[in-house]
Amino acid sequence: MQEVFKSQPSDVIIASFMKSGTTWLKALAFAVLHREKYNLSSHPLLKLNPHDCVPIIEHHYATRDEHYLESVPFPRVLGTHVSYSMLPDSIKTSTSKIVYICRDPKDVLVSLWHMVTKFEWFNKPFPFAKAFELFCEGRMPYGPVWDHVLEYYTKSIHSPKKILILKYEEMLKDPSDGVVKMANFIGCPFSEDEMKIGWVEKIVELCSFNKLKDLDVNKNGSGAGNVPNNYYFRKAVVGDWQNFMTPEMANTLDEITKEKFSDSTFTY
Ligand code: PAP
Repeated sequence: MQEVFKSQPSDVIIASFMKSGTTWLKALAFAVLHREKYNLSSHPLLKLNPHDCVPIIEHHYATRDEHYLESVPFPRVLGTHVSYSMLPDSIKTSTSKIVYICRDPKDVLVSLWHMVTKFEWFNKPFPFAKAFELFCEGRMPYGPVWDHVLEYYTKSIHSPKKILILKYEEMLKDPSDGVVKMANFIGCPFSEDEMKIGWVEKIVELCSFNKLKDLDVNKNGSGAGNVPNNYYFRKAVVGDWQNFMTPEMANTLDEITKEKFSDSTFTY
């Protein structure tokens, strides 16, 4: 992927650490970018999981069907969990845009632990305390969450036209604001007329947790790697960590986060 993936200038790359709001951002970006193409009542997002509308680049290299990425309609919206430093140069140097979403590491861990323990192949006991220990040590797919966020964040400071950073918590508080920001950033701002007819709110509604999680495709379907689509939809709230972590655990994680971000203007 690093060596051969060819990013197109019009690509929009949805980047994130796992369980940070990727599914939601993919749906929103796809709906925003292709809003002139699709009718809301027969929208692809009503029939397909967001990960099937916005393919994960590395997954298609892992399964050796990377040519699929060339068949995605332009302008392409593509997803990745790969860290900034490991991205293909063609993404870094092309005029394509990167929209990155991040989330409180405590909620990332809780969400990740729930997903991982659902897999049938993961048939050994995996207590939350063990997951916590590994997470704190940065031992997980795609590496430590803090480095992941910091790389994209630091790059966004130097190249604000290349990378937009969104926070899951802020998106939940005001999704319309996030959608408008993203549309401006990826070069397809909403016109006054579109604002007047409520396009932003319609997209927010189409991609909302309650709407997507109840669709047949997301209740009963499965997608890339045979992952059941319902694994991507759990609670979608801020602060669920409080139900799984002791105050000591939360304090430990917060301290690591504070220390990791101490040389940066990024905060959580
Ligand atoms: P991924 O890395 O496997 O793609 P990702 O989509 O990044 O997962 O994160 C899943 C989280 O987003 C879940 O959080 P939770 O476990 O704390 O509940 C999921 O519920 C939440 N989520 C999925 N879709 C939406 C949505 N439309 N709006 C808000 N949150 C969502």
